[in-house]
Amino acid sequence: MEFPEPPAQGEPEVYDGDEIVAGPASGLPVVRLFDAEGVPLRMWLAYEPQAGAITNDGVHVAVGDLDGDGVSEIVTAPADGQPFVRAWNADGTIFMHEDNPVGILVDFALNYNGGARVAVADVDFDGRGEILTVAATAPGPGIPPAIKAFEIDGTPVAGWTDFLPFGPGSDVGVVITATDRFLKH
Ligand SMILES: [Ca+2]
Ligand SMILES: [Ca+2]
Ligand SMILES: [Ca+2]
Repeated sequence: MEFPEPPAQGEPEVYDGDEIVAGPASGLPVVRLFDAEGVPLRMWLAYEPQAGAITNDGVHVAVGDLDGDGVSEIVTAPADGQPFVRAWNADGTIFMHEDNPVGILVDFALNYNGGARVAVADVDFDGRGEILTVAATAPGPGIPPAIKAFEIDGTPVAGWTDFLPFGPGSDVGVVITATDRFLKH
């Protein structure tokens, strides 16, 4: 399968129509972007496959508008390994916030190394999407998985309370998705 080269940094590109983002559940953490007919548009490596002792195996993806400009960004988390969340423009360049690349190392549990799932929704109704994340595998013995919400600068969302979707007795990984369009405000 042939993928076009990503454009040079500083040449953001907006595609017409709907796009689909895919990441593999294991293996090289490559993000693939397709148009609605399955034609490949872009692909890029979201994480170094192996950085020292850290294995970034597979990649989970989510889509949403992080800065409220009407254009979606792509959020990634390793499917396994250190839960380091990143954000990307649709052209595969890293999404910047105030000249800093978005990068959030989520503290699910001490030395947690089991990957994360991500979603994007405007949970505080400020017109910009927040990053929701949860542990992809059991956070630790007796540690239930909590859904956490972050602003793109990595700070917890004001007013957000981490919650346990499967209660305090659960210690499994969780899959999430999100929208802020179920209800009209
Ligand atoms: Ca945006
Ligand atoms: Ca928001
Ligand atoms: Ca916000």
